[in-house]
Amino acid sequence: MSPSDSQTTGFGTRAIHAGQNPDPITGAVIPPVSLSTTFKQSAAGVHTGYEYSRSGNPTRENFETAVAALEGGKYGVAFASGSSVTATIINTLHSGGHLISVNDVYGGTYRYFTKVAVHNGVDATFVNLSNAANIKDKFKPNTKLVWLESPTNPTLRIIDIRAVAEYAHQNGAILVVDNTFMSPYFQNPLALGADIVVHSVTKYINGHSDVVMGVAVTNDKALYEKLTFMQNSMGAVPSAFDSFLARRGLMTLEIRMQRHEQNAKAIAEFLQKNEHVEEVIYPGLPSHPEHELAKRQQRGFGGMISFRVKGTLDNVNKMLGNLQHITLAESLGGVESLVEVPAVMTHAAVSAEDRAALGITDTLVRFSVGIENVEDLVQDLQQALDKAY
Ligand code: P1T
Repeated sequence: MSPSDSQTTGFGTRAIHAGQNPDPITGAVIPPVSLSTTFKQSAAGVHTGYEYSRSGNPTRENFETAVAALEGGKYGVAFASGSSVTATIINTLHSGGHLISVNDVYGGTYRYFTKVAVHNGVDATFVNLSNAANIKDKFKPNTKLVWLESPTNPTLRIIDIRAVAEYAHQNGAILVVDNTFMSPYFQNPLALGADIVVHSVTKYINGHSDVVMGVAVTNDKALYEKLTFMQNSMGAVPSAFDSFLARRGLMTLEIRMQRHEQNAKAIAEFLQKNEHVEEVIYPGLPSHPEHELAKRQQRGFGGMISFRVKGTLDNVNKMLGNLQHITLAESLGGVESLVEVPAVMTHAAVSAEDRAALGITDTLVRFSVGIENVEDLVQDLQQALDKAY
């Protein structure tokens, strides 16, 4: 598929064909996994474009091309995990730099900003961006970067990406958007003004809970060059085999996301009516505070739901202990349904005080709705909730 096709073809077509060129020697429709760590040169310094697998690998490049085509970006850069994308981007800031982050971010991102970046001289300010204007007076002369997730993890607040991009650019900062929860199928932050979009590929993009990997996409050549320089210098690259699996996962992203969303909508409606549930947070529900913004900014509402049950952590644990098809585990975005309790699992790195301010209570449950038959998921929740009280 030529690069120009990536502007005109549909999402599903790009997900299958972008970067996926049949092998020129054998004609293999699925190109073989390129496992070699090094590439033969015809004379010293004369090579095919590949020298050493950390700096460039054909299987990784296939994946990077495909994700870039799905995000509407020119350049994709893959990493060994979502967390190493964060680390690599923050390492492009020099000591003395300042970043602004949405206050409700993945616990590991919060941990990196507060416990690692700070030792390298990079300071972070956390802001509630539910009202984008809250960022206005947070910029400092050394603010280089604004970081946000939308929907946020785990309270699923929707941030006005276009408005935050404008504030960032007016103040000479770039905007990085973590698009993990939406996947490129439901949202393209670059089209809303973001300078870099990042994903934990571990989640929807790979989609089968068997790869840890990350990716960044940009349209800016200078940022791309910085990222590839850091990718090679820091060396947090994915293996060829993981790149192959993630590229394979991408081929079904469209139909998986459609089913994730269909199931999530039905489950959000079921939970809303359940007597043991206090609150259901799903951007697709008209009761969600940013439902209208989500409708404008996204092409759908995704497969993530958070809900607050009545009672205490004891009730939550009883419910979780009785689930039969839905698994208690961290992570999200796989074909199987997963639930977790952010306060004691993914967001344990956030202080108790900050968790309370964000509404990450012990009774908040995050549900990554899988693509099983929805009747089974509803029945499983129903019986587990009944047994918990
Ligand atoms: O796990 P890793 O591939 O390193 O990705 C980190 C990451 C980045 N951004 C978001 C929005 C994420 O949710 C994550 C990882 N999150 C989980 C493991 C979780 O259960 O929320």
